[in-house]
Amino acid sequence: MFEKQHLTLGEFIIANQDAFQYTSGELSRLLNGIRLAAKVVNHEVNKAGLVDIIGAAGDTNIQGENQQKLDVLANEKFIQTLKNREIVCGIASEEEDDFISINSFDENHQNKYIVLIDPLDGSSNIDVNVSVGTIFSIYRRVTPVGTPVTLEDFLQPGKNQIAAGYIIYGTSTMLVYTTGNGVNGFTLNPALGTFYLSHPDMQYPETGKIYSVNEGNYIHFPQGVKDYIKYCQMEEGDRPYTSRYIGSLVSDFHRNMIKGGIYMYPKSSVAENGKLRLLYECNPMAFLAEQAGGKASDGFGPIMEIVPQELHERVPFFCGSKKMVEKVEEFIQS
Ligand code: P6P
Repeated sequence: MFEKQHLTLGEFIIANQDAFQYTSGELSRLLNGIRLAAKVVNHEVNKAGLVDIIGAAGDTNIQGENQQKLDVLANEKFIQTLKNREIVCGIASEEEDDFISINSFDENHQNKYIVLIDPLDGSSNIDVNVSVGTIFSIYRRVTPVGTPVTLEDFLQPGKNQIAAGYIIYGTSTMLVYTTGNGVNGFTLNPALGTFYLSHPDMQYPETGKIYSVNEGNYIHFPQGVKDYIKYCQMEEGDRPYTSRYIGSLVSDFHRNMIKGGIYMYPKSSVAENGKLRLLYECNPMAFLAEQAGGKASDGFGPIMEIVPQELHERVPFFCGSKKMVEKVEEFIQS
């Protein structure tokens, strides 16, 4: 058996594909596709300051947000890589108004997986050299194999996910993912272009002392959220907690999973369902959180139980150490 600390991502996927409840080879090829795209995007993100690739591409996406050129590039790279692997029958992306159907009219392609991605989350941080990330979520299609995918394939509750993960382009580049058997983190050795298992079996500490929220929106929050933030700031027991908010979900989530903490993007009087998207931000992070012993809620119930109504729908999001999420739910529901 390989020494754990020297296991590469490729070796890990092969060693664990039997534990995966669905067919083996296809998911491995799918994860390898994501691995390749991650390396390409990492290369571009790391040189962003050096070439005339940063700055808005001039367009705006369905969210009405300025598209940074790297958003566009990351989106194209992940879609192209996944298409070329001929395993995926459909892709949805934050940067695409509608889902993309792949090889659906060719009955020779018995592709059964669909992928939903946020190709470059936190992209407004690119120009100021702050970490950004890619988030992905994988399902089996629910409509007959060999027919064109439909919206129904994409509007599945998060509990149906078969895999999910993120790449964080930070001080080092990491790929963190789950296939339902725990969460494992791999760090890229840029000299070799190889991901090594650096964080086996990642676990959210049951509680923590870090809360992550944009306090600039405080006056717009529901009263229960305001009360919880004040609770975090009170001098009592293990409190006051520390406030840490990077403005990049992947980075805040990753730090909180290692150190313990809670990330919150509540609804508010200016954003009635919050800002984060259910399908390609909240569900994959919720799958990871729960697989790591944490919790993810919309304030009233599990994120992964929500049945989506549309591709780009937003939900309030509270995610992290189990006891901290349960505490904010208490405040919201009281
Ligand atoms: P705000 C980035 O746009 C993002 O989707 C998350 O990565 C991040 O946590 C959040 O939005 C930041 O939003 O409104 O606090 O700037």
